[in-house]
Amino acid sequence: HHSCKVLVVGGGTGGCSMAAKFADKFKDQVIIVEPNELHYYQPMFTLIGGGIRSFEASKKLMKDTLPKNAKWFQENVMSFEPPQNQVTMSSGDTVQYEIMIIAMGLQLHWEKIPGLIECLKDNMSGVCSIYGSDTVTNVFPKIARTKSGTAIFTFPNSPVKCPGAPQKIAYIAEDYFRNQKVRDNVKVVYNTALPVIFGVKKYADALWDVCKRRNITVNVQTNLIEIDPAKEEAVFQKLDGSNETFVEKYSLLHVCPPMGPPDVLKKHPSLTNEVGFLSVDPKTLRHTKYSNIYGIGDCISAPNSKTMAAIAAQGKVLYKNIMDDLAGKPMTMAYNGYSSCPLVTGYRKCILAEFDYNLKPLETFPVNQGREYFFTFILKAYVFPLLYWTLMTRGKWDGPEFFRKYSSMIKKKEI
Ligand code: FAD
Ligand code: UQ1
Repeated sequence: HHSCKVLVVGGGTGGCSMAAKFADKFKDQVIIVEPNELHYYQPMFTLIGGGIRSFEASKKLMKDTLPKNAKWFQENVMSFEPPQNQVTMSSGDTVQYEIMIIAMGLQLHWEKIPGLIECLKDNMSGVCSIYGSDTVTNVFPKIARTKSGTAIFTFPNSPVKCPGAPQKIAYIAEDYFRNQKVRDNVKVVYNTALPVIFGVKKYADALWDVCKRRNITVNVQTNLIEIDPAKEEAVFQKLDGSNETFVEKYSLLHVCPPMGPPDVLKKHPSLTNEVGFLSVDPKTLRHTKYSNIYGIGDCISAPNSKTMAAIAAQGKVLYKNIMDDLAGKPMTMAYNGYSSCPLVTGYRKCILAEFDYNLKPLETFPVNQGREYFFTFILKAYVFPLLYWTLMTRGKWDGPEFFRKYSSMIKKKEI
């Protein structure tokens, strides 16, 4: 039976970066519970799908990623006992904490689409997904051998991480078909369960333009519900109130699976909101019921877009608020909902969306980020990964707020 000052549940992006911050402050008083052997830089999965970066570049051993001056248990948290300030791990051992930070991410629900799991395992099928560490390497080979028919890309009827990724891979594939001179023979379709192409109007307008210019068919309120592998057909349901279903034949089908909060969290209604996300105050990120529990990242109830960029901004707020609270001071920092999505639109370009809780653009660079640029593609493909492995996993990247303030000064001077 173990005890610590700060317990971090989950060693992904949020957990690793918070553990690193606190392990610097409270040496050897931080415990991380995380079952995985490997740590993935998931934003690279989109580029692996496009054949732009290698799978190797997206992963490192967990033991080399988590902070050295913290204790790591390679286990699952099986249950939470918040009144006792305690969790129980898969080994049966318990961990007691003064402060607990929950960073368990999202659970992927491949099983919710009948036919999906068997198709993904079949190298000969045209079905693929950048969302799984065990499925991502199949994506580029499947795109590359598509020479005709219909390439369909889907977005599910659930919250997802990086809501831009399901359409980024469509843009990359479309660009690939063009470069290979097969574009005239391949119809490209993006079917999304959402009523919009993107939640922020400025970037949605830009993306609609991209789709019109490049003849990509976009169907909103269109949800993938089943795959028939034998017939190579996908079944979609309209979410416009009609509930009509229709069948579309595919030669390539890229699926973003439905996602939801981890089952373990859902088993503890006192910790979650009605749909199972960790219930936190959207500004302070403190739990709404237990004052020594906090949350970060994809598993929390805050209504921001679920990205790594959001976690960078959340981390700064969370660290300051917890330190203030430990010092007996009121918490002063508030998370504004900042999130960012580098919408890669081809092999050399990207629209860098950045916005807050109000879905208002909150841009870093002194240019109109609603446009496609090569420099933002370079950031996404080469700079952010470096930033992640060298700074963020070590608790030293709090997002681009500093640069944003600087460039808004430049913008003002121009006026
Ligand atoms: P994760 O990093 O998923 O970590 C959760 C951890 O919790 C896991 O390691 C898991 O093993 C652990 N865990 C789960 N259950 C338990 C348990 N019971 N006990 C202990 N540990 C447990 N973000 C961007 O900012 N920009 C992008 O361009 C971008 N592109 C993306 C593209 C793709 C294809 C994907 C999949 C994601 C992308 N993201 C992007 C999103 C980003 O990767 C996630 O938002 C981020 O990694 C979430 O971090 P997290 O700590 O909340 O969850
Ligand atoms: C970011 O900070 C971040 O975390 C490392 C990402 O994850 C990959 C991002 O995609 C983005 C866009 C940011 C925001 C950073 C800048 C410089 C706009």
